[in-house]
Amino acid sequence: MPTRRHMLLFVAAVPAVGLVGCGSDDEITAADCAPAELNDGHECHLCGMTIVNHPGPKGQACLRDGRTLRFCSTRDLLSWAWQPESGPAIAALFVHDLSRTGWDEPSDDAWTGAEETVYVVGHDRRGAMGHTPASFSRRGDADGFAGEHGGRVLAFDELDWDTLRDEPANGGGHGGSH
Ligand code: CU1
Ligand code: ZN
Repeated sequence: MPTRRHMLLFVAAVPAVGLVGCGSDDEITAADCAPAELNDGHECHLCGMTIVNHPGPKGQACLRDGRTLRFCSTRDLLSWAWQPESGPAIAALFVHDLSRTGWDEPSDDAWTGAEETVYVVGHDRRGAMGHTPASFSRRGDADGFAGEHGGRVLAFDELDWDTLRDEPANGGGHGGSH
């Protein structure tokens, strides 16, 4: 008899397989997706942390099978989204819009589409998992954040594994002394 753990793994594997062949019309598309509620009962799909207990912009994924996955940080959202098996399952990705809400306790009514958003990476603020791309719907706000906290402004398509790391990717900012 399968253990509970095996059952969960089996259930998780079904949607990706089902997508390949049938393209059934109850599949969700980006137009059907809207940001879902985030409350103190939600744990990060990737790391298991209680999401709202931590500062910084969070993420969520609307899947083609109708499920929503929530993440403690833009970092964990992207780390999950870039797994090869995640791509085909994704209908839409959302991140907190720091043009409309603050870093310490991002508001549940300030989400924006992850792909239309600009990101500051290599800055000095820390989210749930350390460094996490700071997401802004307005480019001017991203520039202002980078001016205050360091880092550089990138489009969604310019983000990669290197830009998720803590240290500035370009090695800039040396020579300061405190
Ligand atoms: Cu975490
Ligand atoms: Zn996480």
